[in-house]
Amino acid sequence: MDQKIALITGATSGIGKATAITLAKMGYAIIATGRRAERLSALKDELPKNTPYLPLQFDVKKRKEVEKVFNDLPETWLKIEVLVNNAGNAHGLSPIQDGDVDDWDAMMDINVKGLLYVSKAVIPGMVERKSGQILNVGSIAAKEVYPNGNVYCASKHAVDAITKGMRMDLNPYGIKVMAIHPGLVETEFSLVRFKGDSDKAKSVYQGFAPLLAEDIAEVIAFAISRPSHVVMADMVVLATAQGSSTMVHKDLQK
Ligand code: 8X3
Repeated sequence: MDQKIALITGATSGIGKATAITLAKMGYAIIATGRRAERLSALKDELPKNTPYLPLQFDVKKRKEVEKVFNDLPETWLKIEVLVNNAGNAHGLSPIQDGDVDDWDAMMDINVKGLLYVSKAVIPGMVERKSGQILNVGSIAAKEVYPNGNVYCASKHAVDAITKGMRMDLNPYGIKVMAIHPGLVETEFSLVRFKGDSDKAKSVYQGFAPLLAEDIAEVIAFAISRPSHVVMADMVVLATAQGSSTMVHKDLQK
C-alpha cells in the first residue's frame, strides 16, 4: 500500500469518527475500529473515494477479541504508522459512595485496559520499524479531578500516566507519543454517561459553545503532521467558555 496507515479506535462516533474522516482527507489509509458494525460500514461513505479502508469490529475491552483481530490482520495492513487510542466512555456521575461497580468496571476496562490491549498489539511493529506515532485521547479529567467524577477521572489520569510511560519507553525507537486532553465536546459522550437521558445530556452543552468533534480532529491532524523532530507531547483543548472542569461560563438566555 502506498498510503501510510492510521488506526483509530472508537471510530463509530464523535471524536474517533471525525478523526478518521480528517486523516483520510490527509491521505491516510484508515483502519477504523468499533463495536457497531453498521456504523463502521457507513463510515466508508464519509471518507474520500479511493481511501483504502479496513473496518474492524471488536470491543477494545475484550482482550481475546483484540488479540485475535490483530493476529488476523491482513498482510497489507500490518504497518500501522499512526495509532489513535480514542475509544473511551464515561458511565455514571455519582459520589463515590453511590457509584455503581459495573460502571467502574466499564470505565477501567475500556479507558485503561482497552487502550493497553490495542497498544500491545500495535507497538511491537512500530518498535521493529523504528517508526510510528501514538496519540492517546485523554480528557481534562486526566488533569483535574472533579466532584462525582472519581473513577472516570482516575481512568483518564491513568491514560495520562500511560502516555508519559510510553513516551519514555519508546523514546529509543523514535516513536512519537502524544496525548490530547479535551474538555467539553458535544458528542454522544454525555448521553452514554447519563445512560440515555437526553435532556440531562443536552443540558451539559447548553448556554455556551462547546467544542465539536471536528475541533479535536483538527488538532490531532496538526499534531501528527509535525516534522519528524517535533512531538506535540501533551495538549489540553477546552471550549473558550470553559475555565476548568468545574467552571463553564454559561449564558442560559442564549
Ligand atoms: C470529558 C470531559 O469534563 O466531562 O472527558 O470530564 S469532562
